[in-house]
Amino acid sequence: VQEVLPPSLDSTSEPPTLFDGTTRLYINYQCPFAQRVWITRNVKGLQDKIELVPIDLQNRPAWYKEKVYPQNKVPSLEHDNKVIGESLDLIKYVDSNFEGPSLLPDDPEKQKYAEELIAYSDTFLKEVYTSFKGDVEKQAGPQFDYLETALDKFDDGPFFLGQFSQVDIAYAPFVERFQIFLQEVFKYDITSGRPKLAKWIEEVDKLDGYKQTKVDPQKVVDLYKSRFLA
Ligand code: GSH
Repeated sequence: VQEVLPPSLDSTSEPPTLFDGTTRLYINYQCPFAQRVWITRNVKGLQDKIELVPIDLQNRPAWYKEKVYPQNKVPSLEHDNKVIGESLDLIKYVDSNFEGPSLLPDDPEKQKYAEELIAYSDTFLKEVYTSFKGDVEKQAGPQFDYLETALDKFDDGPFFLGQFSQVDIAYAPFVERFQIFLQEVFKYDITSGRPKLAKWIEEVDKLDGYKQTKVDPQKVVDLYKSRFLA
């Protein structure tokens, strides 16, 4: 069954009853960082354990910064009488502190590679965002080549570490947006000449826990145009 997604809370909304024992994941439906943690929650089957609280970032409720998360960003997670943030930390936190399938393989070599790939994701997204104002082929191209090479490393499944893991989650929201925007605006197909990346996107797309988190393509195009090309 498809989860019914709650409406976004804006400046007119009341805050939830904080620290009442409910675990809450504060997100925004368009935010790729929040999407990472949302996917983690879904693929671990935690829909009943972690409540989604979507925030309207354009018309933000004052209580979010004042009472929930002083950094005033999404995602954040309210759990065990504390609120923590930072999407990469939260992927790990949710994976290790909640039930559901582990999102890291047991193999230490793969775990080590996972750390390297997850750490690289910041560089990856910064380089691609920067390319929108420069030479896409020259600047973003090598970033997608990096993914293609990484996907070839173990060659025992469509995902970075064979099985679906934290690494796929770190990259999926950004690859989703970059594919849309680069195709639409620059006519640049990120999968062309990159069969592993093409297959990876196809396989990630099949996951129910991911499907529902996908962003409206038109919103990506509009947002990125106004942010990077205006
Ligand atoms: N490094 C943070 C993470 O990985 O969680 C970035 C989170 C972030 O930048 N979120 C954006 C946000 O909340 C939305 S996509 N922006 C609001 C603001 O900066 O005021």
